[in-house]
Amino acid sequence: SGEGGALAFFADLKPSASDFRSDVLEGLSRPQKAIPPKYFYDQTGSAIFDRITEAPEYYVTRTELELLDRIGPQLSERAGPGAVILEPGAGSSVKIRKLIDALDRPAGYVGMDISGEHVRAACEAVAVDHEDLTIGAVCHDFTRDIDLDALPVPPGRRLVFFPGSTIGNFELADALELLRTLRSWLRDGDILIIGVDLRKPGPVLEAAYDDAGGATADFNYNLLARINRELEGSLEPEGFEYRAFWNPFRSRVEMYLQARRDMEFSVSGSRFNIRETETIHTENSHKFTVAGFQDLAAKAGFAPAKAWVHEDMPFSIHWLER
Ligand code: AVI
Repeated sequence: SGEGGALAFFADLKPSASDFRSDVLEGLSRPQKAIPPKYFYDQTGSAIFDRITEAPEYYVTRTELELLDRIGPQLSERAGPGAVILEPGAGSSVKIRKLIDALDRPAGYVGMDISGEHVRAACEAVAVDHEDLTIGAVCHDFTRDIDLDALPVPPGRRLVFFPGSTIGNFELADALELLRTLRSWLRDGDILIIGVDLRKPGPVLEAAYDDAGGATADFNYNLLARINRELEGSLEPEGFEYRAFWNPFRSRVEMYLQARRDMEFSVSGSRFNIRETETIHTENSHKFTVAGFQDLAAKAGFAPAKAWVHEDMPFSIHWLER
């Protein structure tokens, strides 16, 4: 397909575009207004997220990369030769490249993302440097069911790679369901390698999720700007203050946009009111203990075989077997 590396296949499963509108309208109609965090990641939002990963306070990406470097040889030994990597939310090519380079002659890589353009470009870029791998890209919302047997996934031991602690952005019930979905991609003996952020002191977490450089705040304001752009919205980002706080009872950082004054706005022709100090809940980032996460994984039907922990800023990578 022109530039970039040649993909073995590109499958567009057409995640429905109407979801954004209906999810936003539904979320803003609740007593606690909310917008699902998966909509952060338009092109601008993804670029701002890259800025977050470079913020000094946001330890998550840096810590996971270091841990991946450290455990690469162990992952390789456990996986054996010829593994086929499946990546939901194919985002950071840095991480997938590290994994591919660490493993023993992997046979294939299939990236999946809700943005077709993004996943295609990302997988083609990996293909340029890995002509020996069978590489495919799938445009799909990975929280939805998928029939992998209908796709030309190369044969071999499957290894789902889900880094970044993205699992922490789901409500616990949804995280359990997502783990079950990922398990359904696997056959007996296949593996899920998943990055999971661990509990740490509240002030450290609150700084990580409200960096002084303002990247995380911008990430949230962009969500409003995206609604204005794509859904004919009239939200005023300056009318909101970004707030992040650690909720120890639910073991999660909660993120909100708080109205600085009473406002009226419309989205797609629907009118909304928000009162001064009222909030729009934009995201949660759950923080686990190793044992707590292993319990969740076991509930989803995985055997938690091994967990590696980076001790500086506690972060874990789990090896879960089906
Ligand atoms: C993608 N995800 C794991 C990030 C996190 O750490 O929860 C999203 C994020 N939101 C604000 N900062 C980072």
